[in-house]
Amino acid sequence: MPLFTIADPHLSFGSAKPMDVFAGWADAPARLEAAWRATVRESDTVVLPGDISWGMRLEEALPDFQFLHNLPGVKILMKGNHDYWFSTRNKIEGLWAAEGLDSLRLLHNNAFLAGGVALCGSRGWFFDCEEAEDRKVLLREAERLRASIRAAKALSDTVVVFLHYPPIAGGRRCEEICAVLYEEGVRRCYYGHLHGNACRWAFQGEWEGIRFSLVSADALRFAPCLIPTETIPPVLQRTHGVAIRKTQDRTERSDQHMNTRYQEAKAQYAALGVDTEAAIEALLALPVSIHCWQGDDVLGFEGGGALSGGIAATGNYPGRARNAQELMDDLDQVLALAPGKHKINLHAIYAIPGADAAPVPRDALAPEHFAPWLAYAKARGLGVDVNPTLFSHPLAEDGMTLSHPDARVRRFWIDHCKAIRRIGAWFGEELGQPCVNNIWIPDGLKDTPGDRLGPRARLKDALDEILAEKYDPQYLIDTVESKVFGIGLESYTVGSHEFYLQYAAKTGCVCLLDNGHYHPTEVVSDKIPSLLLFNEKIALHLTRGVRWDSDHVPVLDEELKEIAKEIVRCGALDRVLLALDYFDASINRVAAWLIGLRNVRKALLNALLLPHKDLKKLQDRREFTRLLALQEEYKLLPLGDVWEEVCSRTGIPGGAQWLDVVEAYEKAHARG
Ligand SMILES: [Mn+2]
Repeated sequence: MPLFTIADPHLSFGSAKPMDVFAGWADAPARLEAAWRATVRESDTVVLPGDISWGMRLEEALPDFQFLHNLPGVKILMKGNHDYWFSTRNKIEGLWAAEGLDSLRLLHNNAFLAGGVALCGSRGWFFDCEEAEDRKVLLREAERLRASIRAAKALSDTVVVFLHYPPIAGGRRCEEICAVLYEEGVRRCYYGHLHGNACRWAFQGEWEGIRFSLVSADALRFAPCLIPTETIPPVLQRTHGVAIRKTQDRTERSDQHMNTRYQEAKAQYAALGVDTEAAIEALLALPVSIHCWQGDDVLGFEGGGALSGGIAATGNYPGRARNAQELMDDLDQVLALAPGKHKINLHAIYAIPGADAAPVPRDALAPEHFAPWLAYAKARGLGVDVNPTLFSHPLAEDGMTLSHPDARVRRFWIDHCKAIRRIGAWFGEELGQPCVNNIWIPDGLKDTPGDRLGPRARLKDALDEILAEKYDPQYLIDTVESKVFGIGLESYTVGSHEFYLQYAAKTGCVCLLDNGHYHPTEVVSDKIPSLLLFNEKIALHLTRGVRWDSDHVPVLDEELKEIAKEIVRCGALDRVLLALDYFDASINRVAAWLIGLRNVRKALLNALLLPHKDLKKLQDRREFTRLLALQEEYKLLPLGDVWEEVCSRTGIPGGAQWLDVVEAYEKAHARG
C-alpha cells in the first residue's frame, strides 16, 4: 500500500482564483491529474498537507473535493493557511458523506494508519511569533501537533509527520514546532507552503535526526511524491527534553539556504548597527487598517448614489466592487499580496442589512447589520475599525451635520454616531482587540462666515453627547479627524485642526491626522512628535494630496518616509493607529489598495532600518555636514533586498509579480 504526498494544489474549480499566473503553474490541475493517474493506484494513500482549495466557503470547495475524489486512492486532507473553506469536522465530513466522496479523509487532531505507517500532523505556524495573538496560535498548533503525533504513536512505531508550514526555512527554525518533533522522536517530516522562488529557502535534509522534505505541488512539478516507508526508522524514545538551541544561533544554522542578497543587505545594515531581523519582526507585527472604500469609490451599499461632503472619487476605470461579496473578494486579493497584520476599516454605509432588505436608517444601525463583516474579519484574523458616515445623505446636503443650526438635523447625526460607537465596541469585544471609531464631518461654508464660533460650539456639544457613554478602551478608541477645506466648503471648516487638537486634549479622545487635510506645504510628519508628547495615542490617515486633498494613492515619497521615521524614532510603534484613506477610481482598485498599502510598509521598513541614534547624536553635536551627507547616503541602502525578504517570508510573490496576480484577478472578475 504505497504512500504518497503532495501539498498546496490550490484548486479553484469552484472559485475562479487564477493560479496559472504564477511561473510554472500553467495547466496545474491537468498536470496534477495526469501525474497522479500515472503513479497512484486505488489501494494507495495520498496525504495533502494543506492549501487544498481556494473556495471561501465549504460549498465553494466542493468541485475541488469532487476532483480529488475522482482520482485514485484514499486522500487525506489537511488545513493550510489559504483553506478558508475549512469549518468544523462535522460540517466537512457531513458534506463529503452527503456527496458520496468516500475516498476523502480529514487529518485534524487525529492520526491514520496506512500500510503499517502512522500518519499525523497539523498546519504548523510561522517563525518568530512575538505577538501575543500569534504566539497563542503557535502554541495551540504545537500542542495540536503533539496530540496528533501521540495518537500516531499509539498506532505504530513508524510515524510520518505532515505540516503545512515549513518548520525550518530560510535558515530559520520554528523552535516550538521543532521542539515537539524532537521531543516526540519523529524521524520524517513533509511540508508545503513554499512556492516558486521561495522554494530555494526550503530546508531539505536532516536536523537532529529528523529528515525534512518540501512537497508543495509546484516544487514536485505536480507529481505526487512517493514516501519510501520501508526506510523510515522507528520513532526515538527521547529520555531528555529539548536539546535544540534556542534563538541565538537560529540564523547561523543553515545560512546556505538563505537569499544571498538578503544576507549581504543584512551585513551592510549590521555594519551601521541596524538589526534587519528585528526590523522585519517589528514591521510584520504592526497593524495597518485597510479602508474598504477604495474598492467601490466610497459609494457604500445604501444605493443612495452620489458622493457628497466636499470629497470626490474621480475616474471611471472598470471593475468597481458593486456589492459586499465583490468588495470582500477584492479585499481577499489585497490581503493575499500585502505583508503584515491588518485591520479592515468600515464606513457606516457598508452595513449589510441582509439579502433584499432595505437600507437601515443610519441612526438605527446595529451590530446585526455588520454581522457578515464580523464573520469575514474573524475568518481572517483581522481587526475592524469603524466610521460614522456623515455625508452622501439628504440630511447632509446643507454641508452641515453635527454643527447644523437645526437641532433635528443634529439629533439625527448624533444618534448615528452613537449607533456606530455601539457597533465599534461590539466589534472590539467580538474580536478581542480595540476598534477605532473615527468621527469626521464635512461641515463648513463655501464663503466667508458670519459666525465662526456658533457652529463650533454646536459641534463641541454634539461630540460631548456622542462620547458621553463610556466604553472599555480595550474595545473602543474614539478618534476625531480635522480638515482644512472641502469642495464647495472652501472658506470655513467647523472641525478644524485647532478645534480637534483642543477637543482631544480636553476630553481624552484621540486626534487623527490625515496627511491630505492640511495646507500643501504643511506636513504631518512634523506634527507627530508634538502630539506624542502630550497624548498617549495618535491616529493617522495615510493618503497623498496632490495640490489639495485629492486622495491619490500614497507613493513612496519623502513625506511618507518622514512620517514613518517619526513614528519609529519616537519609539511610538504601539502608540500610533495607522489607517489608509484614499480612493482613486482612475486605476485598478485592487492595485490602488496594494500600491498604497505596500508603500506604507516600505516606508515603515525604511524607517526601521535607519540608525536613528547616530543621526540624533550628529544633530546634538551640531555636525550638520555629516548629518546631511549620511542621510543622503542612507537613501541608497539596500532596502529593496530586505523588502524582498519580507515578501518571501510571508509567501508573497517577489518584485512586481504581485501585479501579474492582480491583473489575472481583474481578467477573471470582469465586471460590467
Ligand atoms: Mn481621512
